[in-house]
Amino acid sequence: MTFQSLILEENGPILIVTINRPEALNALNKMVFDELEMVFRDELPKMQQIRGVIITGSGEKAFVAGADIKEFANFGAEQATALSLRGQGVLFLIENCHVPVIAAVNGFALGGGCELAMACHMRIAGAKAKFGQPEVNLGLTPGYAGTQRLIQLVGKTFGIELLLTARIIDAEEAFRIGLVNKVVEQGQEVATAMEILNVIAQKAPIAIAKTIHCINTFYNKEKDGFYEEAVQFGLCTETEDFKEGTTAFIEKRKADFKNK
Ligand code: DAK
Repeated sequence: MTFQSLILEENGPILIVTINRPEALNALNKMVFDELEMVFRDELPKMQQIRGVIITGSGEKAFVAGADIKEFANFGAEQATALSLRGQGVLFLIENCHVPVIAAVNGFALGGGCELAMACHMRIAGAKAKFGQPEVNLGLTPGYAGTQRLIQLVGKTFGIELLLTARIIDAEEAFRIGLVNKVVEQGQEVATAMEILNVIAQKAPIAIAKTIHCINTFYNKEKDGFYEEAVQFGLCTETEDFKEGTTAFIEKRKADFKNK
């Protein structure tokens, strides 16, 4: 399948998704959302060989410099609410992906770009990366769950400051407040994300998917995460990979998981 605003590349068990609108600093327009939806909703579930995904931005300057300001400038309330819910839905697909998704943040991650990075399971920042939620500069609240995920990730103390001041922070500060997992030499973001995903790719895939599901349940106000964890733990014991993992331990050898 070919895409117009994304470049997809497989590197062993890892899928690299590059948002490719460098002329607009990879701003998120309708096409980017449509294509991200196709990847995470339709394509990935069919790609049984893939054990992890990296999302990054094309060019030297930006991961994603926000939602496409030129596209939403004339929107009314009804249209904007619908677009917000639609964008949030695509980011939920990423957050609930059965394999881990890492944002390799190679430059500006502003507004919708920061929101996209926050929907990923981890964030690796290049030394020149910049983060922020500048929506209030445009007379807007964040629309793709920035008010929710920034608070989840960095807590209300730092989250409220960034959301109300629109201050742009550098990679080191993002690391200090817990917004990113690691800061690496500029240009090493994808390679570092790849290293992490290749470690995870050695683990039991069903257990990985269930762990992501249980973690996300923590934030689901309608579910009891503790109970959900117990249920998923029980289901793991019925997998072939559980038998393989425990047998391999006893036989002092490396487990060979089959995703079954
Ligand atoms: N949208 C569209 N085009 C963008 C863009 C964006 N967010 N960011 C940059 N570009 C374009 C620029 O217009 C320019 O295009 P040309 O003028 O050359 O045609 C090109 O990318 C290069 O940008 P600059 O020339 O500005 O590059 P600089 O290095 O000088 O500056 C910058 C880099 C990142 C500081 C600057 O580009 C900038 O401030 N960009 C905008 C950052 C920003 O405010 N982003 C939006 C955050 S708010 C919604 C849901 C969600 C949202 C909105 C609505 N609804 C449901 C309706 C979310 C909103 C946001 O994301």
